[in-house]
Amino acid sequence: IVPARHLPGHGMPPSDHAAMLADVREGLQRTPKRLSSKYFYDAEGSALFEAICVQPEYYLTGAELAIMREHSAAIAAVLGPSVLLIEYGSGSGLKTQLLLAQLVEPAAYVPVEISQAALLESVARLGETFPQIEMLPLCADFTQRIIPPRSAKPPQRRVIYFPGSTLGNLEAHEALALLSKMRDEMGEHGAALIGIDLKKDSAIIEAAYNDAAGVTAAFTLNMLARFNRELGADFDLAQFNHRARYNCMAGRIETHIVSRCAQTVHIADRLFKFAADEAMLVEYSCKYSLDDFARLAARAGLRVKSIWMDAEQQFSLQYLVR
Ligand code: AVI
Repeated sequence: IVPARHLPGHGMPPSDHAAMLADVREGLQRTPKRLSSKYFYDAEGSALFEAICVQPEYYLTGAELAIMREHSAAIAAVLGPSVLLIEYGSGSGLKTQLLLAQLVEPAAYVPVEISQAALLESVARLGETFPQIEMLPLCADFTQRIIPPRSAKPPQRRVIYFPGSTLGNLEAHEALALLSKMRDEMGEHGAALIGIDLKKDSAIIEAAYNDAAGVTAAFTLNMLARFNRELGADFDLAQFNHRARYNCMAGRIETHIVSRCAQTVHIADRLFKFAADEAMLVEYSCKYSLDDFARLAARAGLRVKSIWMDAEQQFSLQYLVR
């Protein structure tokens, strides 16, 4: 079991200008250059991500929603009554609603989200739909230790809900550390419910990260636009490309930002040189087989007790216990 201190450096809020500047500089000094995918999600990036979720090629959201539409009653039955539902990330809309609608007298709902605006907005929305459920929003980084607030109704167990295949954006050792942290936080009789994208024909996966409308490309390059806006950098977006390829051996989409020419970029008082075709890693999206994921969970001291999948078996919702 990996201690939580080995989780990646998500400790500072991405809005922290000085920390972001230091982090970006450090990433651009590396060979090969590397930037954290957490910088995708400013207001613009979050809106672009919402747009990705409705692109026809991006099957993940539709498949996970289909699972919730088909199985949320069965899932709620397995979770049992008086659950304290802790969601990593702010209630991501419809999936959370489908689950909350089926839960049997839940003790409370605790969304954990680093962006206060996103957190308050989701709780206001969910609070209207579910006035009978106590909402206990927690503005925090879910990769750090979470201490859930006390609910008015005593919970029978804690269930950590982590939908959307976000675990796939972590490298194996980071995913292991997060699962181990979940194990600690769920308590002895707790559980986790995690959305995991499955391995499949690589053409289907690659298409999902290279949609024809170019929304994913805009999402990727928005990271550079964000650095221009927030750090006063001078990235010329027309001189960079989005590239997402499936690495079969590693079982993951690897997204790079590729420099179209030899060029120099200024960030604050520093210069960074890019060679023509130089690729900068910005995101992994890991895909798992059912066996891969069961093995990873076991290394974190967790057991896969149930799995729900969509009809085409593209996506899975995994129910884990200690
Ligand atoms: C948030 N996460 C699960 C998305 C994914 O599929 O890896 C982010 C994303 N990146 C490009 N398209 C979507």
